[in-house]
Amino acid sequence: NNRVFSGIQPSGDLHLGNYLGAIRRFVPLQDSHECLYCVVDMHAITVWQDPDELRRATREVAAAFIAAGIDPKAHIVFNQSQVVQHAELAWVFNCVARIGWMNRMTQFKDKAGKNSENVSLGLLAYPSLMAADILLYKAGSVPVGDDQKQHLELTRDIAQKFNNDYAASIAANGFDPEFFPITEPLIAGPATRIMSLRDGTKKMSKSDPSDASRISLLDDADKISKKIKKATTDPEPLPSDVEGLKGRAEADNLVGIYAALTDASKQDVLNQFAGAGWGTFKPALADLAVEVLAPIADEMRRLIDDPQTIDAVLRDGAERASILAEKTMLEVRDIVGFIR
Ligand code: AQP
Repeated sequence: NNRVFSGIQPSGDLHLGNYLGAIRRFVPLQDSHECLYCVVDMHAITVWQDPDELRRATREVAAAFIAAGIDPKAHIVFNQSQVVQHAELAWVFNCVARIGWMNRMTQFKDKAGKNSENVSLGLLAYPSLMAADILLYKAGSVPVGDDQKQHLELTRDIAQKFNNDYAASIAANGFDPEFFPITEPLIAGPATRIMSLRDGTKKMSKSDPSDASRISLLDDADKISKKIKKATTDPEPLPSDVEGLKGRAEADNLVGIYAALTDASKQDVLNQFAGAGWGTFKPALADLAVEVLAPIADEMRRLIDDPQTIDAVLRDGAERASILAEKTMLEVRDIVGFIR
């Protein structure tokens, strides 16, 4: 199956983790796959969002896709809420998935904390909507960061259970027994999980209260350099091989970022910097990060200044996505037994 789907939530400022773990890796897939890249605004409201801020962040994510090199004419860039079938299929999946599956999700446990009775029902059902996003297009592969692995396994479980629960109806309607594909996650490269610059055991995240913990895609050169130079590290010099990064979370993270920004391996980076101290490595990393991110940020700002054009791109993408989505939903309605 040649179709790729992935989404990013417009739930705050995009950061280097979103870029290296996801967006940067979306770009080369365009040469070999039919790609749908989605701004998942319905996922974002599982935690309350200010409406104006949601609109701003939605345009920022769309701008990041385009600025990073995604071609919205050759592929599809859209926001989730404009294709109503996402919500419709998510409801069917809410009735296929089990509450116990949702309760086991580590992202839910992290975000709900001790207060799990008082978070939105949407936050619990989040993976069911994510399964709908992917399976609506029968996407074969999903490029994501490592933190999404568990959700993708749940997508596979939901596909499998739907295919089983409705096996007779799927056959009676003349469809392939594997009606929904068993999607493959694409989690690879040196930067599948970028960690916070302040704490090598926490992932870099939009919702971390410390701005110094992350590099935002719209940070200027000065801010990027300062944040990297202030990043927490141990006092040891860089090792000569990747084995030497074991047990050194912060060092491993910065080397991984350097590797991902140059499309190299961590070992390639260590071959260049073995024995160097942070006083040498951090400025080199800061220069590299600025060199890669500044042109993207410039293009993002240009696009964000023209919201009408971005909105037109999203509308056009949504129209094309809707055609694919409705095809699947016509089949699903028949399979489930909804009269139409
Ligand atoms: N630190 C990270 N390293 C690598 N990849 C990451 N991703 C997120 N953080 C990292 C990947 O970015 C894509 C979009 O993520 P999302 O918008 O769906 O939200 P998230 O995973 O919940 O990301 P955040 O930024 O950490 O948001 P909050 O703070 O709201 O939870 C996904 O492919 C994700 O893997």
